[in-house]
Amino acid sequence: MRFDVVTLFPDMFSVVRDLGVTGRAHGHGIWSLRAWNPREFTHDVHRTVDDRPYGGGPGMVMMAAPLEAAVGAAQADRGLQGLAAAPVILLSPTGRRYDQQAAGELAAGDGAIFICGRYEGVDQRFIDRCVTLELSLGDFVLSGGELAALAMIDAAVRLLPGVLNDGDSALQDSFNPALDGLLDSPHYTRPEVHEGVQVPAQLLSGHHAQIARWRREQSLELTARRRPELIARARADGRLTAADERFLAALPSETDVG
Ligand code: 9WO
Repeated sequence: MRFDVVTLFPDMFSVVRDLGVTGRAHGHGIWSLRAWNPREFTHDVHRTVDDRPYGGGPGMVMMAAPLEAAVGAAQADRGLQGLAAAPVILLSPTGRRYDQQAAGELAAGDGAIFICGRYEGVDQRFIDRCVTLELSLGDFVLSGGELAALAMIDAAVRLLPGVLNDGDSALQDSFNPALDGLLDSPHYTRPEVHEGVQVPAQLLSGHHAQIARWRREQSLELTARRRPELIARARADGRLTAADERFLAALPSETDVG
């Protein structure tokens, strides 16, 4: 898996490259990352990458030519490595929403070229000519696309085979509510009492089936309260058991007092 990022701030990507599980996987050669600074693809003495918007308005717009040259260099370098042309992904709040399924799709390919805009935006002619798809993390505006690209790379890389250790990889098992379309159940570790607050007795019981049932019910209750649409989807997909349905039916509705 190889990611390329076109960014005015290549140093930001040391976070995924050097730290944590993604850093360890990078060290093991499971994935690679190369940053391309559009400033290196300018020809004027000031190395200009932005200019004022036609039609007026505040701020500056990233020029098409340095971005296009950076993407061309990234694609050519991928070609030298024997890789096919990669999708070119622009991080933008107007893009398609990135979710766990999209992370899985990204992890199943052989990488992508992420375009990280800065200033007020990117010249539309670059988008029309070079960008394959636009992806968003949600309805908020960042100072640049880099933090969104970092989040997307992190979510995809941790799905690659060999990235998570044996302990972590249980999280990917379909029986675990974390990735079964329900919200995760709460976690506890030592000590058994923290500031007078006990770990739930079910987790100390040592009965595997009882612990699994408790976690499932915690997931169901949390999901029903915070993200009821996920319960509806799980039901439609046949992912709720008869025991799940009995538990949900017995839950007091949020409007009940007491
Ligand atoms: C900003 C913007 C704001 C309102 C409507 C559309 C918009 N598009 C962009 C945009 O593409 N901006 C560029 C990238 C340049 C300025 C910083 N950029 C950015 C990307 N801000 N926020 C994001 C982003 C990306 C993914 N998920 C959430 C936000």
